Amino acid sequence: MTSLEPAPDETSTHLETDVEVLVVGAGITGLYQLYRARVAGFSVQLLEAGGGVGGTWYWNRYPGARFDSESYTYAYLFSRELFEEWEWREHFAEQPEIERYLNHVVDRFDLRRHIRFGAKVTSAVYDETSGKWTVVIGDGTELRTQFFIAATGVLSVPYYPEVPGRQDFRGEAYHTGLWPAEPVDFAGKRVAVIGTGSSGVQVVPAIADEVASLTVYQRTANWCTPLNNAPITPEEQAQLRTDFEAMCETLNTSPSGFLHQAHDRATFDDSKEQRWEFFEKMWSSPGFSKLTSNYSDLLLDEAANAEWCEFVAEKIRTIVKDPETAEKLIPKHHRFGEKRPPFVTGYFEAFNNSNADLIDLEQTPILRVTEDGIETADGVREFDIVVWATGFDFGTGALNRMGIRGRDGVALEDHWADGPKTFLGVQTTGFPNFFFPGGPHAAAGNNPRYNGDQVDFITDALIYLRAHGCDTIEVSAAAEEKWTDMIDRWATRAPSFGEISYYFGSNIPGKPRKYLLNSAGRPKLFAEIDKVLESHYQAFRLSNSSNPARTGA
Ligand code: N01
Repeated sequence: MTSLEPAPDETSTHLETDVEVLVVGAGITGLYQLYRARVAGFSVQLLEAGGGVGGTWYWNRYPGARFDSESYTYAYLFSRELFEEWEWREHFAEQPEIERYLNHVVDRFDLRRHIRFGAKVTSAVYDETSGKWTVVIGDGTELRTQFFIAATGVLSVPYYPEVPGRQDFRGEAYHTGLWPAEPVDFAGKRVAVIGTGSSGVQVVPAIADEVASLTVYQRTANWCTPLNNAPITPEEQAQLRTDFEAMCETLNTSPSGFLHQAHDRATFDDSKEQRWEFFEKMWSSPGFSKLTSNYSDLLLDEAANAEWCEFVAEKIRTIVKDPETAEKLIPKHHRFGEKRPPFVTGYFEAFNNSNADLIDLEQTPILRVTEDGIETADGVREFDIVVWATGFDFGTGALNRMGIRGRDGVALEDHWADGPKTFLGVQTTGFPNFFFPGGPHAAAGNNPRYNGDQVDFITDALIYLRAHGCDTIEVSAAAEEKWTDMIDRWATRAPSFGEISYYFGSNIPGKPRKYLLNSAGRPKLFAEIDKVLESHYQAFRLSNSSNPARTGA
């Protein structure tokens, strides 16, 4: 049990055991799903394994954890009043503020009375006769629901690599994705950080100045660029309020769910001098704009991508004083965007501290964890604290571990043995009335926007069913196959990109190499949703479990 799991006496309230809509997960997507289902008049219950709301923003409370999408673009947009009454302090909010915001939302909309904390789902079984799901939680309690909606997220199962001796370490050890509630005291400690993905590169500068020594174990250097965070000034707060409607319009229609505008020029439309001038602008621009507002061919043309990478490499060499460390920090084997790029504040600068060291695991791999530290080919280094920033079983991790059983008792993890098969990233064939917004084949961009689209689609479908005397909805095998094939085809369309990212499950030994997001992007989701609505849900079979004659709408 981690200290983020609630004490038993906190878990005993708020449980309706027979509902129309049961949501799993009190993250941004699950809370929005709960809100929408309740407003639509369904009886609702939300189950959450942790002791509070926030989902990913509850478990990932490591030092330095913060948004890298603009706070106001990541927040809920369904209520103008909510938007106006919550003033984000920074353009990219830190985890404590995010958690406070989500708690505010839950109380503001009176959602807490529908949430049971400390309720980890251990099985969910579809009953063909009643058309309902039976869901069991950790303490053995059984719930029944018509619609089972798992908003369990794509980054919710922390991954520890199989390093010999990991359990032998006698100091403190933490995973960024399972961070304890009590603050960890880093002052004067010898600290190892393993992993240099978005989490590791946020931890490093956050603790660099207080530790006695900081040793970063890097297997793959990452294309980190500045987040360019800043406090939101009173004038900007006022402007945000004024621009609310225009902002919603942009976010609700943008291909990636960001405010950043696409650039209309390709890399080699400009001279080298113009390019470098533009790249300087990109370097100083906020967060994801380096990806979304860069030259239009950045992800499509190898030579174009190499130009930007050369610019970033020069920046790294300028920031990092030790040339050998700088070279190690420059990625050599992948292009910008081929892995999810982190956006950082002070990451490269941290290596200028005399107490900071970078271990390149390509040269000296970790051999084992010992009782006192970490052993590589160079010998053993001793530590007081080891931080595992080693990522997640992305996309399917949570859903495949929940004991989900569809028609004929088929296990979801068997149905997805070769990778996830979905339609719109919301349903899979053979699992009627089961939805998973924000799961596999979901967002490629600003998550809450895309996941919100899915929640809206699901809720509208449930309303439609109710209005047409149906209580069961199941996507057709043909629709699922077509959507999944399209995802797989689009995933490899950038000619220079390999299947090296966790987006393909490649960080987990033995996991099928299948693309886990929506590779075709949000416009494709919009287009497909329009088709479904125009055709009155033709891609699905709608029926009534107590009146089989009543099929379709
Ligand atoms: O995880 P990761 P993360 N020995 O999988 C390394 C979101 N997020 O938690 O690249 C040594 O990206 C691994 O090395 P390699 C965001 O979507 C957002 O950092 O596989 N190292 C890599 O360096 C992000 O993409 C924010 O060679 C090992 C690291 O561990 C996602 O969460 C902040 C290893 C894992 O990186 C996941 O990020 C944080 C081994 N055996 C996270 N195994 C925001 O800013 C793995 N590694 C909003």
